[in-house]
Amino acid sequence: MAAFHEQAVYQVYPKSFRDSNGDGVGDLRGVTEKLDYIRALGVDYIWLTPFFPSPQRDNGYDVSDYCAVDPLFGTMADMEELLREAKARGIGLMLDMVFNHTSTAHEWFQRALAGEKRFQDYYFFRDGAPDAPPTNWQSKFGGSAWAYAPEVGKWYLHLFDVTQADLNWENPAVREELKNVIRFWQGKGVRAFRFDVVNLISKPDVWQDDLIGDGRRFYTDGPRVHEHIQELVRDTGLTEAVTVGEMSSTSLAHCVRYTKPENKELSMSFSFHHLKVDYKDGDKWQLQPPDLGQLRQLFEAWQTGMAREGGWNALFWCNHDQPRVVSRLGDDRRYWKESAKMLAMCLHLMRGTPYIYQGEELGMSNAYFDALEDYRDVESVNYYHILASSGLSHEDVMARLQARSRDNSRTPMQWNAEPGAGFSDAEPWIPLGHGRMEANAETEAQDPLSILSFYRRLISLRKARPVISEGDIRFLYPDAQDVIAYQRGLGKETLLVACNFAAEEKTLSLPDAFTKASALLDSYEQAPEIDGTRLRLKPYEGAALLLVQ
Ligand code: TEU
Repeated sequence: MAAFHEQAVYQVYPKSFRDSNGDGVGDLRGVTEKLDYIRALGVDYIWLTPFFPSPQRDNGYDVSDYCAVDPLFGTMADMEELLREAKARGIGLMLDMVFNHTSTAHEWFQRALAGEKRFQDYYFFRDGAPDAPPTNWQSKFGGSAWAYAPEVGKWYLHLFDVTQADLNWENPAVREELKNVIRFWQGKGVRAFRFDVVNLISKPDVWQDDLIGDGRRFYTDGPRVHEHIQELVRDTGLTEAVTVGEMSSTSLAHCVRYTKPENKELSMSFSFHHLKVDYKDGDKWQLQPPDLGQLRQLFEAWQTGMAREGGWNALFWCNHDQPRVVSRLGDDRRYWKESAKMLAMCLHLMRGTPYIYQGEELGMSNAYFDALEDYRDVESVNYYHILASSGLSHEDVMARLQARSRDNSRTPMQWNAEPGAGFSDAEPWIPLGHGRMEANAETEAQDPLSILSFYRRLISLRKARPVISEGDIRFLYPDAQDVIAYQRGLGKETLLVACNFAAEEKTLSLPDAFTKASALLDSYEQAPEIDGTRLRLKPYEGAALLLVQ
């Protein structure tokens, strides 16, 4: 079985991780400084989000040179040192390839604007009057997905920010350029890659208005996406690498195809359906309490579906685009530790490769910013204006940002309880979160009962117990409210995991055999309460029982 089945990945957002040179911005040497901390977690890879030269409109997801280091983050020598030092600790780096689009500051785009036809074909430039975009598609960050470039009298496509122009993958020259980027980093010793929104790279041949949506149905999992990924993987020898694709608004059927080993595409995929259960009508900016029944159904469909078809999930609650899970699905006040641990075990004991986003392992909470000036994210600021101009009050819009802004996860990593949290000696580029300061690495590293220690245990358990990495999965108690429970099985071992997502007690009746099971892990750090065949779960309790027959 593939090694990544028992491995775990730690995501570092360098801008907010550790500032080594006192300019208020985290950097590569800051990551190197903290490698021992990461090693102590027991992870195998660090997914490093973009550090390439960039105007930073979208914090580095607007790349202007794929084969260099932005001076904001350091030098190529710093990158090589990080690679070397990580390797010495048995950790690989997973680099983030933002291949759906480049920054408009990239040389290719600049030469396109200067009129070079060859580079115009690297993007989607379309003729049209300055007041008539080619289609009515919407950008994911708000507004039209087309921008008019007066320099050439044409429109160009940007599914994200206006400074993130979509690349034309139908042009073989573009595909060759991108293969060379992979080869460049392979030459530096990189063996793992994440591909940003890679299921959006194949655009349709015909450009048409979307009369029922924002255009995504025309380019999501687009017509030649599998072909393009297969070619990239084949021509760069990525079949030997660990790869993960970020799939936006994808389907289970496509993720099976992306990740089935015989298709020779990717090792695993991120999908987001489980992180939309608190979107009212599917709209990120409309709040509703999480629909836990739907969450359970989604996990069941994706877990059992991928297992049945031979695909592989990347498991995650948090990343640099998502609010903090303990604030979102847990209770970051009264049941802070219990709920953070329950959420961790619910995810880590499933089938797939777990990803931990910096600070998640400490139980860091949302930012709770109360001033618009504190927000940095281009999407948040755009949507503040879109929502406010639609007639919502300032307070209402601020409440939505507090719940949904991507900046919730981008506040500085909390290394200690000092005023700057040990992130930087200078004023940080984004304010510290207003959540609890006990969520810090120094305090938690000392405490065997901390959230951090719990994550360490989960990561090592996956390596120690094949039932976690390779076992089959079946969901239990479909009718229990606010409970997600499942059973993993391999050979003689059966693992039962039951998680209470509510602030009240829940009682489940155990399968008979489980009265003889032993407690493996519990978010209350004590044996769960079992009375005959009744398992009583306390508020936000997660319990794992192991049965060996
Ligand atoms: O994210 C893609 C993506 O789908 C999200 O940005 C999502 O659209 C957003 O959270 C809106 O709710 C990737 C990166 O992870 C993100 O940081 C980049 O901004 C984006 O691609 C563009 O490169």
